[in-house]
Amino acid sequence: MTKPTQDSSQLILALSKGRIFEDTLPLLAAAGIEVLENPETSRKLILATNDPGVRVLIVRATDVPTYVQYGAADFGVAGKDVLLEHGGEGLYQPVDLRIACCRMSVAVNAGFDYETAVRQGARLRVATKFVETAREHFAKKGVHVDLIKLYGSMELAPLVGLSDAIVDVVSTGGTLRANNLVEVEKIMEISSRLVVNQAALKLKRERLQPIIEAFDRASRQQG
Ligand code: PRT
Ligand code: MG
Repeated sequence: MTKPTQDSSQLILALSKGRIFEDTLPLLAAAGIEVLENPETSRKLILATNDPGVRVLIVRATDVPTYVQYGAADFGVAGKDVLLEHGGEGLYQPVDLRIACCRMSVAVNAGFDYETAVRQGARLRVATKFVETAREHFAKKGVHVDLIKLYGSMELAPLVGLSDAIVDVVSTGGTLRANNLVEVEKIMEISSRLVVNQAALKLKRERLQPIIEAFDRASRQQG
């Protein structure tokens, strides 16, 4: 199940476009690796680097743990939010890279009295992409919830009456404000982790270890 990519001299790194790709570039530079194409302008899904032994796969953020778990990529970068939903099975998580930082929060319509609803034991409808994290959070609080799974634009759900609350990641809070939503509870801090296929860690240790160490050093410096 966790077979690493075939050629033991080749490393494949799984990244998502956008903030994770951008924030990983300086860490790669610290390991002497430069990506030769820009995923925002290139349509290629496999990008070359200045090191013929390292290639980068561009996948959806939520798919990074899956590619690494099954060994289609040897290592990758994924948010803690994504890893908690995935479960982290078959993945070694050696380094908190301290990039793409945000928080997982509960938000509601500005007019909704969340505290009172919770105190009175109301059953809440909660829309989220993060059903596992939301389920665990509300179970710990002893709040009954009906979870509605969405795949994006969670902010819309309370505005149109789909849900009473959302659980989503927030960074500046600008999106919540623009939609007249307020953050009523912080569930946890989120950052991105390096994830490594467990078999690759053993079979390709010689190639992987220096990169893991360079990422670790560079992330401590910028953190
Ligand atoms: O976008 P796509 O559907 O392809 O996937 P994704 O949203 O999972 O990927 P991406 O690249 O947007 O996010 C990758 C990782 O970045 C996430 O898994 C988080 O760990 C992390 N991260 C950090 C964020 C944010 N900050 C963030 N702000 N992920 C998403 N957002 C969203 C937020 O939900 C809100 O809707 O960006 C919007 C703007 O946020 P504000 O608060 O700055 O307005
Ligand atoms: Mg996104």
